[in-house]
Amino acid sequence: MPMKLIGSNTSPYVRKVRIVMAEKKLDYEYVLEDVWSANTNIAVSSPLGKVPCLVMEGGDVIYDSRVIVEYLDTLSPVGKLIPAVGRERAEVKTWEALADGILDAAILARLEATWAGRLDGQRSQAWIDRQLAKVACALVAASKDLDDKPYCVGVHMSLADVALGVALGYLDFRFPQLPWREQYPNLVKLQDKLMLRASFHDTRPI
Ligand code: GSF
Repeated sequence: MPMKLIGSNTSPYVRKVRIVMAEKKLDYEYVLEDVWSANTNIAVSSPLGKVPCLVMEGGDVIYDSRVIVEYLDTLSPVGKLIPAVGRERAEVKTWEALADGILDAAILARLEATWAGRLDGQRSQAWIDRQLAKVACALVAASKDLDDKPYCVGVHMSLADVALGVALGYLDFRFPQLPWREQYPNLVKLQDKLMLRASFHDTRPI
């Protein structure tokens, strides 16, 4: 029985896991789950009711996306994405925290504006602004840290680039009005380079 990834095509956290699966050439079954539907079965796999979840061989389940990608990287030496030890490892994981933080804030802003369980009078523009300010600050930091380097850390693609590319792709998908493409040409260059890879191209949200 191959590993089973429970996810959805619009979730950027799921996309991060799918890209890692593809880069590492791992076999898995992809099971679509709409966590927002009234009859979702996600609680069977995740008490938090969130995707992605990975059902490993043998049936045990792990989450969230950071735990899953860390596990996947240990399964094969192909396309190593996380340095084993030391400062480079911490750097890669900090990039991932930054990129996931962009997603966390952007998704909170989007849910505040669109979640059907909240009535119009209950939506807070101040909360949306607070979250989008985090996105803006994080993009400044990402652009500054990337500088004119070919990749976020070192000279090869790592999980740092995967996570950042996914976050930028999510902004393009859900927040096309944000001007990051005009503001940060170095981020655009990295994103364009990543999109040439089948792992990124085949998982783009549509
Ligand atoms: C975030 C997963 C998440 O929020 C991770 O896996 O890295 N830190 C976690 N997933 C969303 C889908 S999405 O917005 O990508 C989810 O499943 N939300 C359902 C809910 O009830 O919050």
